[in-house]
Amino acid sequence: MSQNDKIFENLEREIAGSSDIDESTKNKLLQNVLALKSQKLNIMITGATGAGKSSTINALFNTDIAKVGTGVDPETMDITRYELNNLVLWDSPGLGDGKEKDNRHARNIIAKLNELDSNGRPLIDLVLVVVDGSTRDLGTSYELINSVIIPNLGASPSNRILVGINQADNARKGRNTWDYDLNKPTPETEVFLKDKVRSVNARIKEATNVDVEPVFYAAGYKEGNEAQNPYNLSKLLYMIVNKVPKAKRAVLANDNISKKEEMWKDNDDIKNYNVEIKKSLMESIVDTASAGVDLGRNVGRIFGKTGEAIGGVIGGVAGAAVGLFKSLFGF
Ligand SMILES: Nc1nc2c(ncn2[C@@H]2O[C@H](COP(=O)(O)OP(=O)(O)OP(=O)(O)O)[C@@H](O)[C@H]2O)c(=O)[nH]1
Ligand SMILES: [Mg+2]
Repeated sequence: MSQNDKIFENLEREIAGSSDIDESTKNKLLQNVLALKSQKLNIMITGATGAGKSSTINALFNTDIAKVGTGVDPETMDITRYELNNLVLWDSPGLGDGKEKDNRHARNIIAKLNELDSNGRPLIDLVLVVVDGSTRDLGTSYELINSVIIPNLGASPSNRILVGINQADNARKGRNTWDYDLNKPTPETEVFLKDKVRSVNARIKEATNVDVEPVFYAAGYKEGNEAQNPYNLSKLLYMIVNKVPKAKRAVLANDNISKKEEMWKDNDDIKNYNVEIKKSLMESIVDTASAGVDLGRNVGRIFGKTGEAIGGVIGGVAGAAVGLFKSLFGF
C-alpha cells in the first residue's frame, strides 16, 4: 500500500494537524474516523459453477486471490473467505452441482445469511449473485435466488441483493455478437442483453415480488497470452457502492478496488460510473467522519487530501478528480 492509499491514516493526520478546528471538534472527528476504520464490509458472491464468481472478485478488487477455473470441476466447493483491508468476501458455490452438494451449498448459504455480527445486525451486507449470461437455462439460478437467498434477506431483500449477469460477451452465439475492437456489445447483442435483464427481473419478481434490477457485464478473462478486459465492471461496482450501507462504503475506498485502469474503461456510458463511484465514496466518508460536527467551510480543508486520494481510486488520475471535489465541497 502506498502512502496515498492509507485513506484513514491520512485523514487522521489531516484532522490532528489542522489549525482550523478546536480540540473538542478534533477529538469528535478522530473518534468518528476510528469508528470508520473498525467497520467491516461483508459481501457474499454466489452463483452457479463457472458463472464467473472468482473472475468477478479478481476483476473488481485489488487482488488475484480467487482461483479461476480452467477445468470442468468446480473450483469453489465450500464457502471461501477472503479478507482485504476490512473488506470481507465470501465466495460461495451456488446450485447446479448435483442434489447432495446443492443441499449442502444451500444450507451453508442460508446459515451465513442468517449470521449476525457483534452488533446483532446481519453479517452479510450484500449478496452479489453472478448469473452465467451465456447459458439459456437459468433454472438453478432462479432457484438459488428465489428459494434460497431472497427468503433469507430479512424485511427489505432488495437492499441486500444484486444480480449480475456475467459473460455478456458470450451471451449470443454466432458471428458479430461482440465488438472486440471497442469491447462492447454489437447493437443486436445490446438489445438481447437488455431483454435478458428484463426477463430475469420479471422471473424473480413473479416468484418473490422483489425487484432486483439486474446488471449485465463481463468480468473478462486472461488465459495465457489471451486477455479480454471487463465490460460494465464500473456499472457493477457503482451498483455495489450504492447498495452497501452508506456508513460502510468507505471500506471500498480503503485500497480495495483494482487499480488497473483497463478494468474500468469500457462501460455502457449511460452514466459516468467512475465519477459517480468516487463521488459516492467521498460523500460517505465526509458524512460519516463528520457526523455530529458542523465543519462549515473547513470541510474542504480537512477532507481535501482524502478527496485527492479517492480521485486515484479505480485507476483514474488524481488531477481529473479536482473539479469533482470542488463541486462537492464548494471551494
Ligand atoms: N468470455 C468470458 N469468460 C469468462 C468471463 N467471466 C469468467 N469467464 C471464464 O469462465 C470460466 C469460469 O470462471 P470462474 O471465475 O472460475 O467461475 P466461478 O463461478 O468462480 O466457478 P467455480 O468456482 O468453479 O464455481 C473461466 O474460464 C473464466 O475465464 C467473461 O466475462 N467472459
Ligand atoms: Mg470460483
